[in-house]
Amino acid sequence: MRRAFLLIFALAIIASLLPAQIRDTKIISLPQTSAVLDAAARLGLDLLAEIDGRIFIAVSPSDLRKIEKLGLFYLCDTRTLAPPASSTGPESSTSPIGAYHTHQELEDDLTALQSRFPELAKIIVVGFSLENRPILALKVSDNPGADEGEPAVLFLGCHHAREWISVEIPFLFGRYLLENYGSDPEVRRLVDAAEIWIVPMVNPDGHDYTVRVYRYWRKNRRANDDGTFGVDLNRNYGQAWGCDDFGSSPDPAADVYRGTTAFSEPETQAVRNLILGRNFGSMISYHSYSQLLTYPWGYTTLPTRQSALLHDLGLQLAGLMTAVNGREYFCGQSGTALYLTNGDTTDWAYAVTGMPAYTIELPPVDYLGGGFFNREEDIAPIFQENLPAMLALVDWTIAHPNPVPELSGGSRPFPRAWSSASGTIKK
Ligand code: 0X9
Ligand code: CA
Ligand code: ZN
Repeated sequence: MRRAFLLIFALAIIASLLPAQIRDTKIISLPQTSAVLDAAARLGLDLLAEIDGRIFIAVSPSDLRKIEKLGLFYLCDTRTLAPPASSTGPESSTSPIGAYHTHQELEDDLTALQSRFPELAKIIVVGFSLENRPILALKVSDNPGADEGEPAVLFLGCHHAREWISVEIPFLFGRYLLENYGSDPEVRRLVDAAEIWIVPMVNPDGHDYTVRVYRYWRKNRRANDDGTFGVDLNRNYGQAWGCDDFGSSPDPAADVYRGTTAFSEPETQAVRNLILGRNFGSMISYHSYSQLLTYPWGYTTLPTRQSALLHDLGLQLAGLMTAVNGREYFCGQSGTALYLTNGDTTDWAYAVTGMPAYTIELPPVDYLGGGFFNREEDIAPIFQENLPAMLALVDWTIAHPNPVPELSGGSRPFPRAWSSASGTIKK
């Protein structure tokens, strides 16, 4: 499969590229000519994205010397690599990253939503990042301040710092529910019957680093013992954590470094505590890129006990998404459809709760079309094509409120009721 191959290829190269000195790694762009593509292939360079006829590449100092030797003319873009802010709108002019949200802008916009819809929206700080940024959840429900024990659905974004589009899709879903509650009876029915939890930015420190320093950063900002930075938050969860060195890396310098223990990071602890404290019936963790919808297991190619259900429901969701713009989302088991990962969010969440837990890799399908760097104009159509599946998953969860955990015992390790001691309600 081409995109799977490309992703594996990209990750392998990134893993070997980033360890050394991230500060020395640059993103450059060159015109997309056959001479440039030939040279890139010969030098084994990591093609990140094609945007408007230019190829973007992450290069080490030695790569750069080779490129200079070939007489190729390149431009540097080590900071944002944001697509040109051609779209209008108030956000674009003031934000350093255009229509995308920085952590501060996310906090401001969530706070504004809470003030506009106090009967339906509550911001809850579910934890703090290493650098002490609040990890913000927006709870959308009737009586959002009360724990009514309704079936809950969780939408997560931005485990990986550079996957900016994954912040916007859950955020826009929250805004959509709130703005349409008054006029759309179907939205009203879903919001009344369920608790919809939205955490658009699980990794605020890494995200901030992509805004200010290096657009292509993936991990959080843990200062590792060997002087390198970052743990891959999507390798730090507790199901089959570190079970092999293929699905995650023990090397702190690697881009898929799993950390010193499962849940060593405050960001994954926050998600763990949130999930263990409520009656979640389904979840989606958004990533980019490659247009996939995948389900556990990721750590093995063996199926879960509920593979048939996960696949059938996943196919329905993927079908709804494809129907909107014709862009195809492939549905399959994580470990077979993409590549093996251990310690990923959805494997753990599924193992302890039994809920359908999906990873959605948003567009584009491969590095052509932008890779991790979606245009601002792409945010709205990508949201539109994800929306029906998000609504359908909430609907499904209301009808199937009591998942059975995959792990033996059948009951959850933590009490179901979520006390305010494990999180603070933001006024
Ligand atoms: O590698 C990851 O963490 C995810 N892909 S990404 O390109 N966004 O980094 C995929 C996680 C889903 N799990 C598996 N495919 N096994
Ligand atoms: Ca409620
Ligand atoms: Zn990701």
